[in-house]
Amino acid sequence: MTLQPVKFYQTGTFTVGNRLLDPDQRSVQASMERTNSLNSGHRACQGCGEALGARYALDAAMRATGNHLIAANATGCLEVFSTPYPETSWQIPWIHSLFGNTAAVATGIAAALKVKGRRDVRVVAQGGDGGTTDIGFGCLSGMFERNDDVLFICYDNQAYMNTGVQRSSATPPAARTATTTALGAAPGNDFGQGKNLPQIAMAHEIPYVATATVADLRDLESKVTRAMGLHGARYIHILVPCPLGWGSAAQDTIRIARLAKETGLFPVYEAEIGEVTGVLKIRKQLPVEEYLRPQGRFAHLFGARPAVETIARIQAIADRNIRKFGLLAEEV
Ligand SMILES: Cc1ncc(C[n+]2csc(CCOP(=O)(O)OP(=O)(O)O)c2C)c(N)n1
Ligand code: SF4
Repeated sequence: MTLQPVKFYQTGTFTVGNRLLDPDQRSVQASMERTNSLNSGHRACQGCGEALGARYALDAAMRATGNHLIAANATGCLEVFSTPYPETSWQIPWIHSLFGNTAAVATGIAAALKVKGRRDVRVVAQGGDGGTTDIGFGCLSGMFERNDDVLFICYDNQAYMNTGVQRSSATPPAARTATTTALGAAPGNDFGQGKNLPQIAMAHEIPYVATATVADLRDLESKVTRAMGLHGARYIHILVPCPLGWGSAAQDTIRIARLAKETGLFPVYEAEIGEVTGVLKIRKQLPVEEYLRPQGRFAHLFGARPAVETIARIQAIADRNIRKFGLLAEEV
């Protein structure tokens, strides 16, 4: 009897594990040998994008380094939900820093490894957007400027979630937080404020900068793998929806992350030494309303009298990103 090989369709795109692909094409998570860096039993909310992003990022970093990795972690949700004393969900060498000094702690670890001649052991620092764009910014800029041999990963959920959803300098315009309430003439966070950390990182002309979302986990894995193949200061900024802070449904985390990318509000790209080297194209541009509507933090923009002008200003931000990064896929 002749055997006919089975041809599988739909093995790529949005599927996560890709066990149907050739072994060398499969994702880290499809491998039984994955580290499970952030293991089960932690106390993140249901649908937490940060927990998902951290697991994928660190498993990929572990594989890329042959499991020779140390992680420093800023105070924030990721640290709090993973290490309620005396327990831990981390299956890797992991150290908790202060809220603002993770980059400095990681730099110190990298320096100590260098003195010991341990070039095989690599270092990752990680934190939320508050620990990265606000209180940790000085240490991080110093780490970039000295080109320290550390990959810094920011899990951007666009506010201080661990302490009750206060605004950070990564909170988007119009978003409601505990400190930017949906009251008054211009409800929610102000327009024209905040920091764009990936662009600031690029301005330091470090070897590698990338953005990613938890909607494209294979893209995330490949960017972490790329970063760990380089030395010097590297930065990855991952958009991680937070159901609690964003007022979104737990099952919508991936969909909302994808909408952030497909509307153009969160451009997904990578850059080397200050120059963009690649972008994830948008298949079909969607209006920002589709991203905003499922999130309670933007509920004040809709209802009986939609805030048409505010929505138009947000649309203009998305359109500008699309132009600036050339995000639209060519029509065929
Ligand atoms: C010096 C200092 N100030 C304030 C705090 C309280 N604090 C702990 S975590 C946190 C917010 C963390 O926000 P972010 O970095 O965005 O991470 P997330 O919890 O959203 O993941 C704050 C304000 C602290 N631990 N140390
Ligand atoms: S508050 Fe947000 S970031 Fe924190 S554990 Fe819950 S979903 Fe995750």
